[in-house]
Amino acid sequence: MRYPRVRNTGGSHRLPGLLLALIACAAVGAVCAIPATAAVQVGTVGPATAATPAGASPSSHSNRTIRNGDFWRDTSGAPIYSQGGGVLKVGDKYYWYGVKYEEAAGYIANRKSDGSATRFNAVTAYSSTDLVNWTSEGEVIKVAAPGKIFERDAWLGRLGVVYHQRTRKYVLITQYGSKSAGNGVLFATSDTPTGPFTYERLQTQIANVNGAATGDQTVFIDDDGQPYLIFSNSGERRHLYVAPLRASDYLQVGPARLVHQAPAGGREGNAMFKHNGLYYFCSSELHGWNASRSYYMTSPSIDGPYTPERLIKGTENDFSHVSQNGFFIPVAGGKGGTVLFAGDRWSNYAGNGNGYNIWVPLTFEGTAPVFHSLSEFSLDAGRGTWQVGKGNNYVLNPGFEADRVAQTGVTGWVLSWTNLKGPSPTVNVQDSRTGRWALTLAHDQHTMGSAVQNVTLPNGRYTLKAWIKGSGGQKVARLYAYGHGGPEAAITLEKPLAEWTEVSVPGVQVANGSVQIGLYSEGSDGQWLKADDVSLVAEQ
Ligand SMILES: [Ca+2]
Repeated sequence: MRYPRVRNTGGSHRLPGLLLALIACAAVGAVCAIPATAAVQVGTVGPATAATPAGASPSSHSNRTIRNGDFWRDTSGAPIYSQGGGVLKVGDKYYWYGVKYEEAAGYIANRKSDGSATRFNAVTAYSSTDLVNWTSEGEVIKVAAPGKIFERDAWLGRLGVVYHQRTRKYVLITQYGSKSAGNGVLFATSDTPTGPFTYERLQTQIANVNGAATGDQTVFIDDDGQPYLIFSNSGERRHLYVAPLRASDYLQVGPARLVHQAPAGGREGNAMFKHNGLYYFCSSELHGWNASRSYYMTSPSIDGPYTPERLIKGTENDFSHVSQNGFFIPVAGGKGGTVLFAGDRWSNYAGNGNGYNIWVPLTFEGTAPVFHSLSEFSLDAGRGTWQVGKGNNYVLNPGFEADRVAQTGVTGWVLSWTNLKGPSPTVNVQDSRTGRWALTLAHDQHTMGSAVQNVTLPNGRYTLKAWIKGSGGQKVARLYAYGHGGPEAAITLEKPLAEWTEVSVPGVQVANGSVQIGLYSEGSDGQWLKADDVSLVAEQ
């Protein structure tokens, strides 16, 4: 039989068997227009020439798999604390610098976030030859007593390190702001890439810039070795700039060039990479600590003029895998066509799930970058190639964390209701298994609701799972997979589930390269079905 198309914001999916019949549907829609709040944080850091980071499990040098959505560990098994950082390649080695915030260890321990404070603890360094396995090189800047530089209550972040040939100094450039020192760009130097880095100066004004200090910033190193600061202005962050570091010692940001003025909505997470002769200036939206879509504009000259700003394709369906544009690493110099997107997930402040570092490969369609939102992939840093991991979860926004506020639709999913008497209900709630949010299909009077996602994936056998809570008592409640070239697979969920319970639909045999997964609930006033951490993973 043919199933009717459902009208709603998400468009072209079909509904499964049973349910369909009645659904003529009140469209609910979609995707969050998240108001741009003003942002507490400051930018991200840009990498140096090449290179990047990666998460991964401890030791085992044969491990080439980067796993997003978990807290990465170094080769000793200790958690990696590196946020708002960047990577510098020295010889064959990548050095990854970032910030350890006091709240980061606390969040791993108890998964409770407090966005009200950002306490600086240390700048960390890690080294790697494969961008996957990272060895701790220790803390290269440690927090000092109050009233001194590197204060505990200062903002320190969005940093990068560059090497100056003539002075033979490694120069660390970061945002710094405190009551005693003011706000600006701070410079610290070291004789080695592994520190310690010593304070040099704080630059409180950059020539040609609208306002003092910077919005989010990173460091980018051009092919000729010249480093640049890539940033927006502080405050409304609508002005985007490129500024060279002073050639004689890299200890000053030179006069800036305005390369873009956003008509509305500021930009953060400003970072640059170069690919096939084009400079890519990339940014996030102004979502504070939360995730957002990512944008790019290109120019054959670093000073511009740049193209209009465009969306980085693939970042819109789960807000850059629930992260913020951080910095980039052209792997193997970009020879394999791969650039790593190194995003920050500020979960210690946003409470939006597990993991601080979200790294995914970018490829290119012509000159347009494409974001591959993978929870797992293997990387060959020597060749610059990658493959989807065997354990990859093909569901986008599986933990419902992309939307930072209550919504009647959630990013990446299509919500549909039938028989609504009132306005569309809110479908994300702060009663989560992990992170802050979960999905809910809650009934007011007698209604039918569904949340579906159409997934494109290789043919094969998959298991669909989700964590579920429910009032029970619905006429129909189910988690299902449908439209994959085989029989519909589903599990019924009409019994009460007071605690989060994992349910599983194994043996989803995909034969046509796609599947629709979803939750459906037909129930009456006061009945509800919640889901969190949905996964669709190939059976091994
Ligand atoms: Ca969640």
